[in-house]
Amino acid sequence: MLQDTPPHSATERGRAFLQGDPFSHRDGRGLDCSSRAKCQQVPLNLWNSWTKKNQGQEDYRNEVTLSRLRLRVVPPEVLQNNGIESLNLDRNKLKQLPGIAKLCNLRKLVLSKNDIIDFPEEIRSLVHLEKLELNQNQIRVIPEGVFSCLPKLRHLRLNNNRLDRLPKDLAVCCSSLQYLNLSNNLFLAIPLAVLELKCLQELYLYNNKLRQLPMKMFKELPLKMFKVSGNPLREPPYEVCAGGLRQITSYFDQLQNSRAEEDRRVKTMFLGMSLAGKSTICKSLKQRQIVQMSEEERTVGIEISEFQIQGFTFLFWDFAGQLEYYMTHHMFITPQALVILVINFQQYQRSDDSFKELVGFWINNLFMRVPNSVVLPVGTHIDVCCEQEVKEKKEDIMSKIQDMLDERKSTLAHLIANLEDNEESEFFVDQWNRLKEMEQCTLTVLDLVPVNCMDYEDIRTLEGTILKHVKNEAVFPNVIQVLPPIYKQVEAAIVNIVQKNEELAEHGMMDLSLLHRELSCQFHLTHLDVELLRDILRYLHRIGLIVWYEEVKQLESTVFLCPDILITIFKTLVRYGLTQQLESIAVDILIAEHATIRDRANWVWAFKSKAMLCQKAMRALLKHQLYLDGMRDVFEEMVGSRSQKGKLFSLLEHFEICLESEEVSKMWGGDHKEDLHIRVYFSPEIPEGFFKRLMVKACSFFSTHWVAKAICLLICSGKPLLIKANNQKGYSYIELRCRKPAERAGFQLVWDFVMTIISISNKLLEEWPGLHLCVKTPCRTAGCPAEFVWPDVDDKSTVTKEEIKTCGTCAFRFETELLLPKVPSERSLAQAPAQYYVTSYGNATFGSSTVHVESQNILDK
Ligand SMILES: Nc1nc2c(ncn2[C@@H]2O[C@H](COP(=O)(O)OP(=O)(O)OP(=O)(O)O)[C@@H](O)[C@H]2O)c(=O)[nH]1
Ligand SMILES: [Mg+2]
Ligand SMILES: [Zn+2]
Repeated sequence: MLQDTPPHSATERGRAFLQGDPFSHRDGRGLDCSSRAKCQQVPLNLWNSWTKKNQGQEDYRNEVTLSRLRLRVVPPEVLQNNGIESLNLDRNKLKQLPGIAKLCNLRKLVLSKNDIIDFPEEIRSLVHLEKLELNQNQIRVIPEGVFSCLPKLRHLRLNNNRLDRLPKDLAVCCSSLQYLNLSNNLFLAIPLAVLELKCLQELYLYNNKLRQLPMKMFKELPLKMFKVSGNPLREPPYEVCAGGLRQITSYFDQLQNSRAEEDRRVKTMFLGMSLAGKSTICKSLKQRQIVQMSEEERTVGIEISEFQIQGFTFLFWDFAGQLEYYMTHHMFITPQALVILVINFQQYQRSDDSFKELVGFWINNLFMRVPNSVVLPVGTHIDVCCEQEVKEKKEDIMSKIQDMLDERKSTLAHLIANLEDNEESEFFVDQWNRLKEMEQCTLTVLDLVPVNCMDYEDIRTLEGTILKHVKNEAVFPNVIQVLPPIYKQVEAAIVNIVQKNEELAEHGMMDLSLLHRELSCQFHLTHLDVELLRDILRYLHRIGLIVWYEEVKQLESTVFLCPDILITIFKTLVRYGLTQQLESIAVDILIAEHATIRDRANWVWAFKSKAMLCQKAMRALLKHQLYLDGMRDVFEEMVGSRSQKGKLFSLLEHFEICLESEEVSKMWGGDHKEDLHIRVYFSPEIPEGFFKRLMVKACSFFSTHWVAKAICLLICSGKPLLIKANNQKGYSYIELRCRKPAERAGFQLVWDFVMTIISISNKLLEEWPGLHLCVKTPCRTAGCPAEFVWPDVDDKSTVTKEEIKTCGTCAFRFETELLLPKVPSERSLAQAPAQYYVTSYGNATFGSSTVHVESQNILDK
């Protein structure tokens, strides 16, 4: 039976540590000398055994892999073997590659994740090179005259460097180069040489500084894959590019036939606590006079409206400030917008708590979700504050925001430095890169404007300030969007339909084909092609004017011309006091739904203990509420008949809305000391909605679940896994706990389970680009504060090969599988067949301890 290694009273490691081990680190982390010694010897003794002949998919005659070995030079044994065709040196510490020219038969060279600053010019001698990977280095310039020597180059990775241009002679590879990755560099424009690459099929340009894409690229190159998000694009606008290659091509087709029009549009999101004055500002700006809002008029969900001034179109998204709506916010807070953060000065106190509640909370959420946004803080209710007070509160808020920005910067710098200092930094390159990318992002916080919303002069001043900022190109590089005229014509026609059509005004839903017919009746649009209409609808969906979930099967033919309806529907389910709502469903509604009072009691029980609502219960609940709200007519369409799920269910699934119960079952039975126990740390904090979405996704893999506010219990093959969120300032983590398996064979299941949850978190992370996650396992010695940081988890490698891990602080030794996703080696004798699961979320392969979870909705296909 497996046990934690008993403490060694005076192992050499322990003594060395106590006496001040010269290798131990300033932060108290120790170092396992044995593993270090082992690593340094590896390349010299063992590289031969890693030389594979006639292996691998690509069939290289002689293939050498020397990854993660901290090499500072290429071993001479390697350079002497000029028969090598494929050399992989990724994750080392190489700066230069003297002598590489000798390997003149190389066809594939991988130098990813090293410390290369100067482009290794000897590469020009490798004339047979087909694949070259130099990603994740620090290269600034590639000299002329290298690529012209590489006429066979098919595949070139240069992402995550500091390039802003490419040498002209790259064009020499025009009849060979098929794959080019330039993401995460500093390109301001597409290099001309790229336009000559007549065989280019895949081009990646994420996170550069591009403003414009040349039409020629889409007309002349045989591109099959093209990625460009994270650029301040105006032509075509980001919302068009998000539609993928097909939509970009269609956009340029339209532009060719007609003169481009410049559109100045700003999505403006009003955020802040309830009763701050968001709606008052919104309405007063629009109606050009003070609009008094009564307390009963508190915003429900989101209200969307349009405001035009001086050639700019503002799309106002007025969010409800009440807590129960926060969990839907992440769906609607989108990048490239102006955020107006409204703070009630009457309510604001100059204390940390007040700041956190009224300002800090929002700033943090913006940081995580849309880290490049522009935020304009507005202080309201100043008519009930004295002048001095307004001045002090403004200064206080601005300086506390500045502190937050500084703190974030220094946290990032600290995390980066920690990884760089790590003795095994080559295992952390991906984490390092993500942090570096996050370092590039900054929230722009403009100077706070104090306003008395009861005085139109102040609203005018605010209007002037907003206009001044949106006209500033440095702040809003992509306010201007270049669009073919047809885009504007369709938009105007849709606005027209909404205004004219009495029936529509109720719920604003329209069938796609009906919409097409109605539009075709309009002047200018008689020849509107359905495909083009779909492209334009996609664009209008992305800018937030309409809602069209074409990727949801049930909804692909429904266009929501007034997006507010969705919010109204959501609010019937996403709300406080759902239990009371269930309990109060009227008997006649129950009867109409073929349910009994006893069923209602069962629904309440299932909901309280398991956070589950059956479809019947949901129907009754919605009927109850929609009838109360006088929206009978929407019911059938949204909820469907008793035999067929309506649109609502598809929406709930799509948005991963999770209902929360009020009690957690006692199933777990308390934490045990020997539990396997992992923490996923969040910096700056766990975003609103993250935990719930994690639950929803996790529950699609593991069916039985008990969910409460920040805790959830999953069961897989009878074994429980506890997930608990802790969101303290500066100490936010999600904890995963499983019982320690009784037998060695049991580790497979447990680690697969944990890895699934971690993969899902990583997948979700993509939606919060300003959020950092770090996985750690606390040391198993009681009282020892040390934690083992997980290295990068990628598809190809298991987390570690080591059998034993030594704690740098208490010096105790543990079998690796107690700490990291490693399965004891006996397993290879009787390897369990991998299981493959397909769920509503995606696919997961279990059984190898490297779980790969993939989302099923990939828009850009
Ligand atoms: N005296 C004074 N009252 C204000 C001011 N701004 C807003 N109010 C009042 O505060 C109340 C709430 O304003 P709203 O604009 O509805 O607040 P909100 O931020 O939209 O609130 P939610 O919709 O619940 O998120 C209304 O009664 C407004 O008249 C102000 O500057 N001075
Ligand atoms: Mg409001
Ligand atoms: Zn320890």
